[in-house]
Amino acid sequence: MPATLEDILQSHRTGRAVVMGILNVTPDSFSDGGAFLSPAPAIAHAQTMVAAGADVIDIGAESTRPGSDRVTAEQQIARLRDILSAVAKLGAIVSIDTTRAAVAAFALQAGAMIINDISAGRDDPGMFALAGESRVGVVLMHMAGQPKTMQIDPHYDDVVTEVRAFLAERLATAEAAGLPRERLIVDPGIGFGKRLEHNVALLAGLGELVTLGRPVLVGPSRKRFIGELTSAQDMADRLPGSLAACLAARRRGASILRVHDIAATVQALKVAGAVDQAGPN
Ligand code: HH2
Repeated sequence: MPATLEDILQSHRTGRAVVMGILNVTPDSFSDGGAFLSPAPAIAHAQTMVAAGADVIDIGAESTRPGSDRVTAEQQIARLRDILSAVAKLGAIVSIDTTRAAVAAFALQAGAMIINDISAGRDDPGMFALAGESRVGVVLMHMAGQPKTMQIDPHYDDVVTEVRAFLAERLATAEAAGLPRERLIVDPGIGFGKRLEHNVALLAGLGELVTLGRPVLVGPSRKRFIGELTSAQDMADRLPGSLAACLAARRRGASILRVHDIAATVQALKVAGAVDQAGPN
């Protein structure tokens, strides 16, 4: 059974692993750009992900890969129009990956129940107000700078402490704007203004983010740091590294995994979960 929104928002307490499948309705996403721009393949791909065990389908209409250009709210809505409501009928929770309140409002009308805002409410002053009026979940992600320039010489003195402090501040700001803490999810933003050593340190230090008391989401799937650690330059070759990153994150307390490869991730989580449950660490 796919998780309900309540299951997802309680996943840090119950220990449930939530799998979020990625659906990029974009021409230029780093791994699957162009593959799902038109409705039929996009809906079919969402169906396949739900059948493989995805609890959530995270739909994005703007690529945020390093160096990407912005996409207006109107363009995002045009890309989503014939896809989102069909995906919302598949039985999984729909999450909208956008930083624009107008796009989120359109998606909520069409059945989305989570707003995945990689700017954590900093891009659009209307985002927290909209989320506060609706009974939705909201992902607050850490990003240093903007996608266009974020990989130009990122620097931290202590990446885990700084990302934790950022997320604590965004949780407080969201709450002050009327969003109950119980509806918030935090994410260290793997690959968003981070070098290899920052990404690895953040995965290793996820326990620090767990102490914020909210579910932790991570999205390592097929990202560049896997290619930097291994010889997997081609995205299609990064599944083993993606699974290893998910299991390492899970062991450290992440409860929501944002991934491209659902069947493989569900299988890996089931096996690792059975072993973890059966014996002491
Ligand atoms: N990563 C990407 C996009 N959205 N949202 C959250 N919460 N966490 C992430 O790590 C995250 C995210 C980038 O990956 P992808 O969607 O595959 O690519 P693109 O941004 O090029 O569409």
